[in-house]
Amino acid sequence: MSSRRKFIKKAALGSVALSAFSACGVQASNATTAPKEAPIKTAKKPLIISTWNHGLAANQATWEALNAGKSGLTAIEKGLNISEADPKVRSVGYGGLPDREGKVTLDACIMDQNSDCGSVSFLQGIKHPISVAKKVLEETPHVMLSGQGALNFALSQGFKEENLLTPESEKAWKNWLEKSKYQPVINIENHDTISMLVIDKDGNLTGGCTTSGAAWKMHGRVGDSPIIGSGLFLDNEVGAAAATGLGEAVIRTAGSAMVVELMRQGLSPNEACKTIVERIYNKHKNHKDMPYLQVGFIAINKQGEYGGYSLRGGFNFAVCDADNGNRMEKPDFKMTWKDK
Ligand code: SD4
Repeated sequence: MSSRRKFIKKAALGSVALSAFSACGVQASNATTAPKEAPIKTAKKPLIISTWNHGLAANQATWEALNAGKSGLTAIEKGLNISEADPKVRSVGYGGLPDREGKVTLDACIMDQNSDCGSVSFLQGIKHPISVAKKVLEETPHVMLSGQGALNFALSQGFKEENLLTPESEKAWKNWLEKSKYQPVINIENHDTISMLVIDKDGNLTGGCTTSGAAWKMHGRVGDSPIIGSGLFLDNEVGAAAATGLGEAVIRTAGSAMVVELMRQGLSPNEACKTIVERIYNKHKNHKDMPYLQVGFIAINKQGEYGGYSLRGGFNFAVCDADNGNRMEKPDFKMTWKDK
């Protein structure tokens, strides 16, 4: 049987009846390692998946918003606002690690079932870039606003300008300045962007992504996270995908758009994420000199199947659905951080 036909068969078997919308409490925070051939996982809709541990709190807020009848866009905004406001999350919003000039610069984007999207990049002084990205979608004829223009737009929409550099992040920056060496620590300094994908009870997809980007980046650097097709992409007929990790590597391969296209061709979310990670690995012949090269993808297809895959171990994502609650899952990966 062709893989596409197998896919269609699995999809038919996997489709689930909609059921009562119950609470999505945190059930387990201990991630387990996926077996080598990760099985296709299907969850009852609605389903939310978000990158990294702080995805749990974000998922919870998104779940509550969906439960209260909010749209996918508003539910994603509510969830991502939690990570943006949390100073302990050092790769997103308030408290995010700054660039090499000590400036916190933020990237975010959001996309809905109609392929409407909004994005901001290189935004400074606004705690909730995902909310500004949503306003770009709703209030402008454009998709992306950047830098001072994005800030001016945010202020015109009533957002408040504030200092986002917390004493802890300022201290970390000053420590970094002593050596000023650009060698991101894998899975720590550089890889805590929150990307969230939602499939609602009617099977409609929404996605969002928000980050302070790579710590100690050059001033003005923009990563994959605000770029529709790189850090995030969805096609409501097929599925949704999002990325975390080294943005330059994701941009080079149009990562999230490719994951969605592979799902269109019949690959499962796991297989599609894995294929793109392999491609990124193969495109970076110098990966031995890049011990910080890490990328991770998450994906959902229209049937509610979900999955992820990363280049190196250490990546995890939070999954929330009515049957199994809100929990962490660890996807399969290509290599450990020690592998060359
Ligand atoms: C970037 N992809 O700016 C982002 C970084 C990231 O967790 O994922 N951080 O390259």
